[in-house]
Amino acid sequence: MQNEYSDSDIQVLEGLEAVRKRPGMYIGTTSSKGLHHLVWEIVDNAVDESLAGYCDDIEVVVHKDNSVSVKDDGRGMPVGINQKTGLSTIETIFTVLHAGGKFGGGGYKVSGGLHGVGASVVNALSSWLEVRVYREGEVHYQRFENGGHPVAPMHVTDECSKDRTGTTVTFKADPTIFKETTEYDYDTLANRLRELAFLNKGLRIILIDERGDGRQDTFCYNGGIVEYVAMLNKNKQPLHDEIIYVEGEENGVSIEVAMQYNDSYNSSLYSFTNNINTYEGGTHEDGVKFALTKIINNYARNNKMLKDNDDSLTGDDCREGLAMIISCKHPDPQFEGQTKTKLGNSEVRKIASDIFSEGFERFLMENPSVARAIVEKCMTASRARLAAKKAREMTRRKGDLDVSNFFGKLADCKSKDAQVSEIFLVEGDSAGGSAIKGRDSMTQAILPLRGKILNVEKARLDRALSNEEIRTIITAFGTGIGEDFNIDKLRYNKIIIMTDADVDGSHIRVLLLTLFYRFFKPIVEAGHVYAAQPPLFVIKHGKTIKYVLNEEERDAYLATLSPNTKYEIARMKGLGEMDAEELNETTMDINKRILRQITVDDAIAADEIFTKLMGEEVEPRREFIAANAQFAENLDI
Ligand code: TTJ
Repeated sequence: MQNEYSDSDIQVLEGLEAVRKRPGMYIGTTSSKGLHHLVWEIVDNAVDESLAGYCDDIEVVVHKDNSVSVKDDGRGMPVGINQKTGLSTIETIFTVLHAGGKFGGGGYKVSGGLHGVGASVVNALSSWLEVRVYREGEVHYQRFENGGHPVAPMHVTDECSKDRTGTTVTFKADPTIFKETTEYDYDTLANRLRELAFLNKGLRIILIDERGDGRQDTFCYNGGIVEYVAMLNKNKQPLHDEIIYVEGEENGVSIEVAMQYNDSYNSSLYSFTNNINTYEGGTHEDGVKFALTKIINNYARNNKMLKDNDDSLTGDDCREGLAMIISCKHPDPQFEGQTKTKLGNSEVRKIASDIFSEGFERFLMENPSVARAIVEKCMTASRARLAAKKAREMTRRKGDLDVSNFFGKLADCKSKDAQVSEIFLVEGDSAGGSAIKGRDSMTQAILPLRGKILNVEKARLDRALSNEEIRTIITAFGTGIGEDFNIDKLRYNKIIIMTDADVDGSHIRVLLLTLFYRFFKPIVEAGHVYAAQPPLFVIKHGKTIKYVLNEEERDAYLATLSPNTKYEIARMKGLGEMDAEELNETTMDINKRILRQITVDDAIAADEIFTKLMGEEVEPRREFIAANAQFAENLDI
């Protein structure tokens, strides 16, 4: 027994050491994202207990030292000995790689594509970790240190009330692994915990921050994903009052769908499997989309809204202005795709389609006025799509969408290799002129923007296509738009927005980002979009010229100068006032410039921000800007 224990002990420590050697293999990255991943990993265990039906409350506490406690009121982890390892079940789960999944069994486990690497991985990457299990009047306790080494075997440390049950895990991420940061971001935690509460109706999740201002939130939604859709549409005008909700189960696969149309032109459709956001979609999403299109067309034909000769409505027509959440719970999900966020189980397509068809069709039958409003909205979308197609064909015929025809506006680069080519979208003719002179004409194309950019948050594709600046941008990109869009035809690897560091500049930047996010989303998602960062100040002393981006950098630089340096400092007024050389030096030269990549980690948050910033409702925009003085920064989530 003693021997066995030490044998397995050695194996165990080798396993944990492997995690510490290659943390990226287990949690993707050791950046801030990986740090938060530790919390998701532990929280998922508590959510599993809730999915099994034994836990109503989960509490997440961020302590002053950035250690985190996750507490549930479930049955409490088993406190017996594991036959295979000869260790307590708790020590096994926290020290043996991949042990977690083998316990419990059955039911819907959260563990899937992104999470589910196991509690032992969190332990391996922690300076210390403590487990407390409350069961039958006793507190079972074990502590681990230095990447998962047990300080002592699990033992009973205390008594507790007979009816208290549950599990509490507290851990401190190891700063030698998470070198970038070990500080948690409250909003990141809150957003995901809110999402988990939406996806598991009735589950109450409390987030407590003991640092700083001591923020705290309680997330609990008895309406589940219906309340999620209400949130998506909060700042939009709904087309109908009631949020449509369909649920069903077949062969152990459960499908829930909540939806409501709004008067916007975008669709906000998000799907999940076992609480994991399936960004890449999959069979559950395909099934529901297919059924939505089919049922709407059937209804339109049966009620003579579509005539016999009319073309059917397309999927895009049926999803215009649709906010929808699809949540699938599957006992054995197969995650595929580049980021393992695409549900692959083929049987789910029909299950999702059947369940949604039946519920949605019944809703339309029972609510004829809502049904008519929905079909009319889809038919308007269809007409707009045909108009946009005509507009595209017209411009194509005129040669407008042919690059060789607009050298007047676009100063293209000589290289035809998209990999090395970049395009600067420059605010104003004068900065445009300097940029053309200051560029590397081999790889850098310049497109000066003269007119106002249309706010596409309030416009459909057909109207956007009648906007001169937008047509120019589409032509330059080469990808086409709408049904013709093809990212493989993108003519530049980097699309760089170059606007002034003032209010007008950020306005233009936000308009461009809205255009890209709404009409060229894959370009944003693939990380092709950047914002140039022109400096705000220039400091001259002796022969030295130093450009700095903001006040902090200015003060930091001045502090490095010896006290008797006689220096000059000037605020750079705008891109337009820099000559070609300055512009090259400060904002364009590949070796010196600072670019900020525009990334969209969280499409749901981005959607909300664009709606608030650019939508019809004035009050949320005012509130948002007041709460985020540097509002444009917040787009770069
Ligand atoms: C397994 O089946 C028997 C009864 O207990 C089940 C179980 O493991 N429940 C459980 C685990 N509840 N909570 C957890 C848990 C909670 C946290 C915060 C962390 C971990 C690793 C597990």
